[in-house]
Amino acid sequence: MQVTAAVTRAPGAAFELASVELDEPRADEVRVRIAAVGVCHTDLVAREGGMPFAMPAVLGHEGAGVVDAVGAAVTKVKVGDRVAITFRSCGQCARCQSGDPAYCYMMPALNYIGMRPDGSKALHEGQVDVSSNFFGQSSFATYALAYETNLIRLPDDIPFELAAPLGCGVQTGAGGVMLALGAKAGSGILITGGGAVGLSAVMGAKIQGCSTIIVLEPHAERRALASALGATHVLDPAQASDLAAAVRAIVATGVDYAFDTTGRPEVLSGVMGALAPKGVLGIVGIPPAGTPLPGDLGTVLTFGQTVRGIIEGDSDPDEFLPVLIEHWRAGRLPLEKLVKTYPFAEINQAIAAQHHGDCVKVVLTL
Ligand code: CXF
Ligand code: ZN
Repeated sequence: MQVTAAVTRAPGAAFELASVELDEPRADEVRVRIAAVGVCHTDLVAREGGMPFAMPAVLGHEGAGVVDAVGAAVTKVKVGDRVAITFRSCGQCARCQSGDPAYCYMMPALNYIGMRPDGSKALHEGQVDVSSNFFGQSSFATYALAYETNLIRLPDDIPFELAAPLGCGVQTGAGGVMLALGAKAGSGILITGGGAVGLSAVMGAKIQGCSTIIVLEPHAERRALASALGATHVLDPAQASDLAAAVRAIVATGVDYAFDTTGRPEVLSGVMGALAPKGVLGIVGIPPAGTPLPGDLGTVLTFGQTVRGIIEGDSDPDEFLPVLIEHWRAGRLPLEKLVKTYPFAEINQAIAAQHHGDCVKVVLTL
């Protein structure tokens, strides 16, 4: 069918709304009419050419909407179901079988390469194939094809624009602290970056009962929002050029956990100096290509510290998204404080507004 998509035509170019042909669902595919889709930093990294697929391409990986058609082999959802779309996993490998689908052995092939694993693309513009299947969805479009492993049925009470970012940014931040770090009640945590992922981490830290939640963030409004969501201390990098010293002025022994959403080497080296003995640093920010591990191995050894990467907050979305929705319902995950909606046609203006710090989480509505 013909759908309207925000097409990425060249590295760094603005999104262009265009009519493209979407394949009919194959046996294992589900067509979703997209009602809302969040913009994640990874979409912008991919738009700059930072991911391994050809352009033109359709990005978007925080879709939510209504099931419009299902392939013959699909049993998990039916036409009319409200769904959120998350990352795709194979469901078969050792990681998927042990409840760790974010570390699926097929993760790159199913999410990052702009095509189905068999090499076909689901989108076409005349004779030209358009890279598709971004996170098993490519949901910057009026309709997208998804799969049983990346669809979660939604209860009726959560609006699509709040459910959409659960599929990546919110589960990455909240899951990063709740699942991957498993932050203990009474512990101290440093969260670097107060964007949608960092602020979701703040909400996750509050849910866990962390007693010290320190957020490093340059925008004053985001620092204020971090405080409103549960941060006990906020730091402006302009006033905290020695991050380790600034953190140790708050917790002399260092923090038990750190959660980095910046990927910036200069921030990460400060974070390492702020870690307590046996402290754990989880990294979700995308670093420049070739960035070495932060810190000093001798210090890591001496103090028994851990540095680890985290994908999608270690979430198994079938299990964790309902948990997050329950926290939202109970007022512990006030997503409405993060989300600002824009019409899909204003995708470029919305991203510019986010870039200027006018909003934290852009969600496009269709
Ligand atoms: C990203 C996380 C870092 C590696 C590429 C994919 N996931 C979600 O946006
Ligand atoms: Zn993402």
